[in-house]
Amino acid sequence: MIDLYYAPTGNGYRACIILREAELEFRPHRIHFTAKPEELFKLNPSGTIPVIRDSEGLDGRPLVLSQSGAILEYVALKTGRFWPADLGRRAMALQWFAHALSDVSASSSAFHMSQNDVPERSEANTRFWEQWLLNMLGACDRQLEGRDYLAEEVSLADFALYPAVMRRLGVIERHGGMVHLNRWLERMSARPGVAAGMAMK
Ligand SMILES: N[C@@H](CCC(=O)N[C@@H](CS)C(=O)NCC(=O)O)C(=O)O
Repeated sequence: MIDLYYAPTGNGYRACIILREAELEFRPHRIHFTAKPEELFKLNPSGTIPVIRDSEGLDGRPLVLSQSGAILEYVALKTGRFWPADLGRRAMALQWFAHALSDVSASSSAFHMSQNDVPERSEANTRFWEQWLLNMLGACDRQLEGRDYLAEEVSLADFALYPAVMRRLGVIERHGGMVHLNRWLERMSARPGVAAGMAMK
């Protein structure tokens, strides 16, 4: 049995979505950041979500894992799904998985923090990060031209990107939208596993 510690945030949704998509049975534990249980710090010293505890792991031994990207890879390994068999597509999935986590999500966080969390706010810095984020999303938009998914078939790259894009729909719309990314969003949103993962509150 898998225990999932989550909250409805971009990183949290990645874990919710992949577990629903893979149709794995799991027990959800909703974490409230203002009242984190001691148990969370025992599982993940940084006290961040998502975290999973799988009583069986990959080799029958219990396993605890944090980092939304690692959880996506773990579920793909465990189930043999969302990880293209074709090696060219697999390499492409890895590239876009890395792009989603280290470029899109990182610039999305920087944009959000420059607006809400930094000690000294600056409109110029916020616009800088917004433009950086748009450039990273623009790369995804171009990749999706003529493709249903980032690596042709649905993969962990799409599940890594989706929650980050959903949180920045306003930015995309303010800048005139991105046709191929929007088409992909509709396709992803129509997947029952994605919808079920995003419905976790
Ligand atoms: N790189 C980590 C980031 C984890 C993270 O920062 N999670 C946030 C929610 S999106 C969190 O738990 N924040 C609570 C806190 O920092 O107190 C991942 O991808 O899982």
